[in-house]
Amino acid sequence: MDKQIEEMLNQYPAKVKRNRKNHIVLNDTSLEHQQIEANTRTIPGIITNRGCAYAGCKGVVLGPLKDMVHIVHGPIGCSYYAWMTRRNKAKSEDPKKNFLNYCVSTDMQESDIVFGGEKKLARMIDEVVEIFKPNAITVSATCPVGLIGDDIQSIAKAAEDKYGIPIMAFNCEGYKGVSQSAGHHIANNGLMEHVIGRGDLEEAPAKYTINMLGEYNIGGDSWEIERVLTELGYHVQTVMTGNGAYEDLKNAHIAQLNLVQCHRSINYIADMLEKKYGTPWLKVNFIGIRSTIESLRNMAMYFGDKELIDKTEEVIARELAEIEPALDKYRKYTNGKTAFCFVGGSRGHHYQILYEELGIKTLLAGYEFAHRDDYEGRVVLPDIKPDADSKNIPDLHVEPDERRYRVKIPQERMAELQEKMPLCNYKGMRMDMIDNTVMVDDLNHYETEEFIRILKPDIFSSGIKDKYIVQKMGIPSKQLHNYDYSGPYAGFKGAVNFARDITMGIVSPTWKYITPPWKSSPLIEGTIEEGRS
Ligand code: CFM
Ligand code: HCA
Repeated sequence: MDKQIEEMLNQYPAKVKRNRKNHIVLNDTSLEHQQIEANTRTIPGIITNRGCAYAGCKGVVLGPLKDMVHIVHGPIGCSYYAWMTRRNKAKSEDPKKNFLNYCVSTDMQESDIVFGGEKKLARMIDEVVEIFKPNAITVSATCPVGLIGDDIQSIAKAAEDKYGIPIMAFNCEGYKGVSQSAGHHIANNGLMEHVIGRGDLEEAPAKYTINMLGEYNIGGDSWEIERVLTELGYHVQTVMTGNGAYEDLKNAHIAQLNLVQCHRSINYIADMLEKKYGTPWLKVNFIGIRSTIESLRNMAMYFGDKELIDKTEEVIARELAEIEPALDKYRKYTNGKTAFCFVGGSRGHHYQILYEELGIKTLLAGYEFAHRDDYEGRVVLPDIKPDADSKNIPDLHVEPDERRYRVKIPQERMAELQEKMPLCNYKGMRMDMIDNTVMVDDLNHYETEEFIRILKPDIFSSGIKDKYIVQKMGIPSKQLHNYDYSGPYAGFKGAVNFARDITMGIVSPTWKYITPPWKSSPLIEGTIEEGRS
């Protein structure tokens, strides 16, 4: 495998090869530690799957908040592929307070670029308040806004004073970072500064009050998770941000525990909540049955209540009995197969566990925009050197809240629990990967094609940008971003949906009618010599 990777890299000009080789790791569990390069700039000209800071801020973190109107200040092109394609579902008790079906953009024109777009934005906020009467408004800037210097912060502040509802501006211009990841950070800072803690609840409304962070309700995932949590007696104060609402989020400070599903997109808020209110966070994973069970057990152990622990076991046993027959049926088709699992910043890890439960071995996994800690675990945090790009988004300074900070569990018990569960910790993707499998950061289209040729997986899972290229190679492809209009895939019942969909992909006769290119014609061979074209 080493040799094949080397040959693949040899096709690159020397400078590109030097760069890319640090983003590819052949897993070797006999080594205590293997380093990967991540969260650095993509080489210009390479076809990456990455998106921009605006996508991470508005599209990912802010967008799912349903009772707020999210204004995009920028040309309409920035909104075309952002209108519901992520499939973050939402239901609202008050149908007038769910604005997710709308795509609200200032539709900047050339004249706005030349003369400035501030007045247009102010007018748009007036219109939004008049038409929708939302609980709050966000304004997200796309690239040209920063380039021409529109002062969206002042416009938002003036509108907030005028209307008396929170109106927040996010300078998440696409170029603010090397990927979506910068946008997550910007959104986390803004929500912490302007929303969380703004509510007036002082006490947790239930015995086990939690927030679920980094869960976006794609295809209804968080509804399936909440179904079980609610039965167990947990009160979910807010989900950040799937099916989330300003009205719930503003009281997030009252939770006794924060669950972190997607570490990448929300670790900033998790850390800040710990500092400001003393609320610990627990890394959970509700994708895959084993991980769901482990997460539920850890939660029960954290609260340490016998009744909750017993009830957790009871529900686990009942759910398992319900899904096992269906899973066994699908396992007949999936067992022994192999997968490719490349997603954004957390699913590359989470889905490997679900694949494994179906008897599918993940040969390659990776992330578009994760940081080293998502691969190697948070132990490497002190070693990550900030660079010019990461310094672009400063950490928000938070202090313990004098009135609301509460020690949730004594230090000694905290240390004891940390031995047993990922409390305020994440061990990263590498710990769940086996020898001779590949971990790739910011995989590009050339490498995708090459790795497909080398590994010949039975199932490919990634996103819309590479789905069809791979299907044309005769390999079924499952989008793990929007779930190809299916889902939920989380929790117990979600695992059955996933098993069904993967089985459908595998057993479909379609693939027999496609001849992959390496079977009919030789692939391009030779090397590129620098200085010659
Ligand atoms: Fe977290 Fe996500 Fe993901 Fe992500 Fe995304 Fe997404 Fe994703 Mo697409 S927040 S990192 S920025 S789990 S939108 S719901 S599927 S790339 S792996
Ligand atoms: C984004 C959103 C995205 C894109 C998915 C894809 C999503 O990164 O802006 O490329 O298929 O999940 O919708 O990650």
